[in-house]
Amino acid sequence: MHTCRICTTELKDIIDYGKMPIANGFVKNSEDREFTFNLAAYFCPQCLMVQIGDTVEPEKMFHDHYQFVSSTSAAMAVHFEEQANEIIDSLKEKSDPFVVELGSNDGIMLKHIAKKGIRHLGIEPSRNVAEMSEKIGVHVLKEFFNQKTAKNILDTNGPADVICGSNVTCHIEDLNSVAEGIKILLKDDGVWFFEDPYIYDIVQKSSFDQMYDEHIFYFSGLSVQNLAKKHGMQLVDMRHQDVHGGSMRYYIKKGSKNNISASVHEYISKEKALNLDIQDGYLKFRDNVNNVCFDLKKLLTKLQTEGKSVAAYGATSKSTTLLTYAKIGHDLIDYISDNTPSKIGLLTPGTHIPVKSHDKFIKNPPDYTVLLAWNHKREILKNENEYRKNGGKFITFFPKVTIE
Ligand code: DWN
Repeated sequence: MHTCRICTTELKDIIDYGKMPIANGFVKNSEDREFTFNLAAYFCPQCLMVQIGDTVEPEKMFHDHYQFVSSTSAAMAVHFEEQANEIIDSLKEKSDPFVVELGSNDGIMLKHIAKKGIRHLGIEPSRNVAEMSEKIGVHVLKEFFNQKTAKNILDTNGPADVICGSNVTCHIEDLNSVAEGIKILLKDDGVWFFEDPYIYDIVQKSSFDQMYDEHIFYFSGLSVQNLAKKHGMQLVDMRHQDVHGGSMRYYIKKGSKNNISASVHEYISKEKALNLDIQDGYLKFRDNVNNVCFDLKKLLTKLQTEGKSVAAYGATSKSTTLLTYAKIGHDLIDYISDNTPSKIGLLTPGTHIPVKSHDKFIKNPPDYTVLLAWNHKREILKNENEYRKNGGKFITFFPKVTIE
């Protein structure tokens, strides 16, 4: 039995994916011993938070050789420059403002804040990516964020006007401690905002590969509203982001008398219409996930029988869930093209598909390419226009398996 990390209520089942390796646990050799854990998603009937059951110790996932580097996508670089500009605009009237970003990775967002000479601090426990950001002028604390860290930052720097985090809040198991830490560090009129994959998009698209060890929570307006209230704060705004397959940016303020934007009511109504406030809303999702896996494996097996060459694009963390759950390995996918230097030459966790450089993809294009980095589809299809013009085909799979 699992209980909710936010409110301790007994959780209800959504889907059990079985044994999974660490999503970013790329290995050198197929004989390497791999850590596995049971990946399953649950719903809390009380505070409505979707979350996984068993989790992996953070030190096993975020360390000095963390494999995900934010700046591998040009589109994400633009997205984070826009986010930085939004923050800079919001601080115009403040004297000597202070911005804190949780999970600042390689400094993709904070470098713009740093360039403006605004006081800032990134909190990034993965040393390798934190050091990349230091090289471009970003101040970083290489630690995990919690109440203790919040007190230390407050003592050294004073309170923060903005505390933010993109694709990181859903990674932190003790979210109650994070919320309390935010309350310690945030000015009374400050804003805490975070963005993460939106459960509404995940359910609508059946994009179950968003579920893996690093992603412990899958937020909705419904659940974030309850989380904020529990900690004496309020969800005041929600802004949908067209990144990572559909993300939501949640804005939270201290107190209970803030103006609430109309978008909060609108998104919450949409969530209720999709039954995201009851377990039933997630049961059809489970069937859809199984259909996608069945259809994708069937298509790849057919292509193999026909003698077609098949590779994949983007050795994403997400694809560990897809490939493992659908049992798609090196027998069906020859290699995965990826532009992250440190991933090249390694094998995917569990399924052991070799990760190769983009050069190989260009020099020796496969007949079919499974678009594992489907969340970067617009950018990748634009960059790979030649491949498609020359007859190459991409396979996408959410909400259903499609050749395009
Ligand atoms: O929250 C998280 C998200 C934001 O990033 C983390 N938990 C970890 C990571 O998840 P991911 O690995 O699933 O993220 P991406 O951004 O979908 O990964 C894209 C992969 O594809 C990277 O390895 C880079 C690669 N890529 C490429 O080879 N060519 C990406 C693009 C855009 C390209 O053109």
